[in-house]
Amino acid sequence: MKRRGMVPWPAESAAAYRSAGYWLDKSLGNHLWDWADRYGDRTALVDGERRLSYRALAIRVDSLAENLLGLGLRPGQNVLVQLPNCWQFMVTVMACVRIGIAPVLALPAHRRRELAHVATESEATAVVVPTSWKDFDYEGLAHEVAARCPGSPQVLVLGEPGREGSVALDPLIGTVDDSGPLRAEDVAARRRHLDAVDVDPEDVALLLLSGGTTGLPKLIGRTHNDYEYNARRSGEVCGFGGDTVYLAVLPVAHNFPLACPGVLGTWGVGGRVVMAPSARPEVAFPLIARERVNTTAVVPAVAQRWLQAAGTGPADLTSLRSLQVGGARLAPEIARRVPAELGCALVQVFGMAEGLLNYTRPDDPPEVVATTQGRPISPHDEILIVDENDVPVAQGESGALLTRGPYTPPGYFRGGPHNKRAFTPDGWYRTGDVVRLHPGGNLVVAGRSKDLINRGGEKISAEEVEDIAYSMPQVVEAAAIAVPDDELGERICLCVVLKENETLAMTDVVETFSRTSIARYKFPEHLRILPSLPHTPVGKIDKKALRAEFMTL
Ligand code: OOB
Repeated sequence: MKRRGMVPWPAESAAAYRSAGYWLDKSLGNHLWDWADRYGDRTALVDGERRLSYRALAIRVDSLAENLLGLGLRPGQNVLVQLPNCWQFMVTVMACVRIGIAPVLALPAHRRRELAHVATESEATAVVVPTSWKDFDYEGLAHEVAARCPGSPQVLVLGEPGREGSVALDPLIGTVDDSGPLRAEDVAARRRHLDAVDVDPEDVALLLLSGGTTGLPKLIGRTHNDYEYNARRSGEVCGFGGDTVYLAVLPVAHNFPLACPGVLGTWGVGGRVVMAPSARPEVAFPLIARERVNTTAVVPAVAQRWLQAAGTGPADLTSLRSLQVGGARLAPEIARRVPAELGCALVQVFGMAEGLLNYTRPDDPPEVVATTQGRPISPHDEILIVDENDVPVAQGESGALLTRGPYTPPGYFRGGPHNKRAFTPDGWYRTGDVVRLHPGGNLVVAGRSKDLINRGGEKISAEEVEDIAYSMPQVVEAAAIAVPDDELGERICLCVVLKENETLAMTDVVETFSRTSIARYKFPEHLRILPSLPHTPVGKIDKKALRAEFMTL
């Protein structure tokens, strides 16, 4: 059975993906046990001093899955998960998918506005958060969000519950590991019980959040079949194997570290995943040295910080073989420095939570790796580069990228009318990226047509920022634009026209955004007050003209 609101692939496509061996018709929970059977005692996951073998991981996942059922959660439901990078994140996600519950993967940076929206849209029946983290009261916010949700979701917390009604997560996961008191027969019995839960591999396994170009994030329903292929094929392209030691430094709620090839791509081949609580060099470098990490994935802003830090301090990065960089434009000058200064190969990754993944390949010439964003992973990935009338451009010309394929769902989950804008009637996803084909067959990202700001890899919908700006009584007209930034690539500049005799200071803007309770990375960092905004002939705000004006901020 599939969830209401998911858009399935056409039957002919699904049949082709099956017969090509991409879709294996097995749930992600069953894959996890396959990996546990195959790699048993090998270390699957490292978080600080804690190390979990494949078998211990699967046992803990089953323990939590059984207890989630015990709390009354049911297959077919969705659960909001907002956790930092830690071993419990992965156990929670896998326990949900094991019993056909789709975790909705919120970022730790998200606040009330995003959480309330996705919890409502997904009809979440539980919310999983840390009690507090980085001085923020996640438990308090979760209760606030739960109280506003129609279904009154339960609140599960990592840490000592501080509020009435919170359920502690750790006891549900249990302290059982390989050497623990659990008997093999009990493990096997529980495994059989959970194997009997009917999970459709064609149904949504998990819900990723889109960076989004509209006011609020969209839900991307990734199926068991498509997501396992996404991770497995990425791993093949990137040469992942049993000796892969992968450091998860970006927030694992992001598709990139989760499955491109990321955590899931590493597990499928018996490698080891190390969780990093932060991408800061002071945190990540000692972990790389201690665990002999050989592969990791970062956004360009992090790559730049690492290059700077590696050049100035003592850092043992000798184990590092491959640094994957994606999520935002990587300047060729920075790209060329990676092999020289970090002593590892660079892999450029141009991907999206909606599906399509492109990687540069190990046999691409160094200049191609430095100047292109790779090519698709699947022979069945379809690519069209089109003009404004959806007509394909001449070979080598820039145009809008459309795509469909075995791991790009043909619609957002409960996407409603938005699906009509974001997808063509034949199911092509409009990526909003402007690309051209490099002579060797790789894609070059030349720009974008979607109205968002890419701040160090985090996507911010201009509309979302503008909606909040319009809530300020002084504002007559507002436009959020990206301005170039050396550190993060882009930052948000809010351009406003004010009512007569009104004033507006940055502190007022920050106050309004704080009160709205949205992720901090969506706060404007530049403010420009203008007598008027430029308009296009059809009366829309001319953002191109605005951007040109502020290129040199
Ligand atoms: C990744 O996923 P999202 O969903 O956060 O963002 C997707 C968008 C793309 O449409 C493109 O606009 C931009 O991020 N992007 C890049 C890029 N990689 C992504 N722009 C220029 N160069 C690149 N290399 O960002 C994502 C998902 C999976 C793997 C890697 C990145």
